[in-house]
Amino acid sequence: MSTATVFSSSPVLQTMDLTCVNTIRTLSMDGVQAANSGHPGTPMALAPVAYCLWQQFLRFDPQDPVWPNRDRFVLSIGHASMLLYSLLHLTEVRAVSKDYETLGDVSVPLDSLKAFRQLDSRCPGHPEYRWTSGVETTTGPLGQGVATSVGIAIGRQWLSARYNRPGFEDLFDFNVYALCGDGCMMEGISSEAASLAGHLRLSNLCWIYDNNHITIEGNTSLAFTEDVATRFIGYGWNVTRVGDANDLEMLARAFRTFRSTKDRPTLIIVDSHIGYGAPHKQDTSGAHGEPLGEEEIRLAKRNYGWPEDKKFYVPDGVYDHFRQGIGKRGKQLRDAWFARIGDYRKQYPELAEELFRMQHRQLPEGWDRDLPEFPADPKGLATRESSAKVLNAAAKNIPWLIGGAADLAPSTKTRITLEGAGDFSEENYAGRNFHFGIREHAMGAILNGMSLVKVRPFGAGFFIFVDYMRGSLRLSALMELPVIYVFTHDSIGVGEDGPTHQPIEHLAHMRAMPGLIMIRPADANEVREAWKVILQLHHAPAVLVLTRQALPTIDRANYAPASGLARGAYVLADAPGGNPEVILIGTGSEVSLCVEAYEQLKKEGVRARVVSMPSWELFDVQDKSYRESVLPPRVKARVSVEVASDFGWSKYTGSEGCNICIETFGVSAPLKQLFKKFGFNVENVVAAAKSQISQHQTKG
Ligand SMILES: Cc1ncc(C[n+]2csc(CCOP(=O)(O)OP(=O)(O)O)c2C)c(N)n1
Ligand SMILES: [Mg+2]
Repeated sequence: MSTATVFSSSPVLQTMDLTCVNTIRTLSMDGVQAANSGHPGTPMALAPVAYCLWQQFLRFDPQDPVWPNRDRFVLSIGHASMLLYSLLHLTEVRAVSKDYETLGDVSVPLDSLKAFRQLDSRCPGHPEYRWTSGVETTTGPLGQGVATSVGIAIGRQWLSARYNRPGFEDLFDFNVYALCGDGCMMEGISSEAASLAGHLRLSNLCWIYDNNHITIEGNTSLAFTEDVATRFIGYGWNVTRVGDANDLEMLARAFRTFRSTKDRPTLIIVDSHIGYGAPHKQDTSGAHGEPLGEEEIRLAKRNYGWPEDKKFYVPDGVYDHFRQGIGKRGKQLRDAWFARIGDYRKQYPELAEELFRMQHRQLPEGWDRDLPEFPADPKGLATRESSAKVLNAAAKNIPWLIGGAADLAPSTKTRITLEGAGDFSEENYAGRNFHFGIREHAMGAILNGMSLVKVRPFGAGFFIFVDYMRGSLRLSALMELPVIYVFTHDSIGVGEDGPTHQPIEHLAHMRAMPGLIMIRPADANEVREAWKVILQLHHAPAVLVLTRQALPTIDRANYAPASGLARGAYVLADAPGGNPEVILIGTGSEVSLCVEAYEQLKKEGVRARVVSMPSWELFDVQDKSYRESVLPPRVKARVSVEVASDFGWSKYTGSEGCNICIETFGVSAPLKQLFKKFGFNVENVVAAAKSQISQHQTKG
């Protein structure tokens, strides 16, 4: 069958529908060609799918793309970004400012499409949340989008359960659609997320799988022959098929099936032809990731009955057609929703106030009033334990602080134990404790999705398993989402579990990631201060790194207050007159060790300073004079003490400083033996301090 036959045999694409679909196709082809890079084939194939969904079903107001009860559309195949940009352009979605005030300009003007993938264009290579209004989440790493969509759907269920009230049963009733491909289906994260979505019976979730049998290397028969439908039926999803991506009626029927399915998520498997209409490239991987070429574009346009030489051509009536479809429907729904919000506020003023604050990423009045102070205690407690107390005190006053762990809550101590907090489950979507199962990678993406609906999510696990979720954590940072990651069992301090469970290079990993705030508190009071900082973040994810083992609660009458944590590093103990010969810098569990060494040095008449440095990121943004007051440039004798890789520490200790660190994997043994084996004891720190002093004196 020739391409032209395939094309003209599609009976259901007619007149204006067909014109709109072909406009999406040709804009996408032209954008990729102009950029001389990108992915034209999938937008060409899926234009009818996206058109049908947006024009007929999506409850989305292009005039107000941040209306809280809008349906969400996630393009999990981020490489097909031109599909989304074309839609955003044709539906005239408005640009929104960072503080969510709608602006007058359109989000994606035609000039942006023409500047696809160019510097500063609103149409970057892959869709970027916060950069292009109407993009609901950043996608590109395959599988992330679908997994994030599960988080959005979960967030919606939680909002509905808490805020929908008699007379307002539909305050939150939006649906979440995610468009995915073979790549998303192959990535493990989609399995994790789909499994949980099925378990939770998220009936507001619809994935549309572009079953085109093509990936970069060629046909999917190279590496992917599983029966996706059976797999999803196994997960407890409703699975339906559309045999021809051009069949708008079948597509519409599938979307209606989704909407009427009230007890589980829906997967729509759509058979499509990548590069649809391109005579030499259709159904080949050649249509996936490179421009079609001028001649192929001409021929494809001929197949579409399109003016062959026109570029970025939007025929008369197309904008208007979208205005009459999605535009009109979306605006009506949006206006009706806001019209009722006033009544809601009257009837449920407290809930309305919560919603307002949450949606603006503000905290409730008095959110920190119950945060505990911890008395000095040489025996102390593990920072995971103090964190449990602080978390619960905060959760008491921040109702939308919700989260859970990847099956480790008894160890991470992240359970919200407040009365009535409950467990999030199919029977109780208002529960505040989440069970993500042993699915770290999906947990990260789900937290991102939850954060995108503006609840304040936290997720917990052993620090070592951050390795399993780096992809989604990185997207938290890239999207500037204030997701909270609580990682416990932060070092060889886990003891007997051995090297598989002992983080070494992980602190360095986290520090290397832009946009992430990591805090490794030294004691219970630093934990309180850490949570204070974290909860006030608006646009950055935080990683809180906590111990399994007990740490002394530092006597703040003798040493500086823990409030210094907010500046990332502070002088905890100082030499007389603030004139040290040597600086000991510690983080987390090593700070008390530094304090012990300091006391020992003091007895011996050595002038030392202890700097507690829970967060490099917070410290690095302090002004120079503060940074130099903590780490005076003239004091070159410096020792860092951290039970981890020394990677990066020379930034603070200088290349001549000493880094007490671990350069190998850990080993399985009781904790005390391990700290001794790896040299984390007072004698070693004292010796290093003295050696630094003499080394730098000699030099001086
Ligand atoms: C996690 C991840 N791995 C690899 C890639 C590189 N990549 C981009 S598209 C693609 C092939 C995707 O195939 P499919 O999802 O079937 O999309 P189609 O070619 O059908 O549009 C790959 C491997 C990626 N973006 N993300
Ligand atoms: Mg494919």
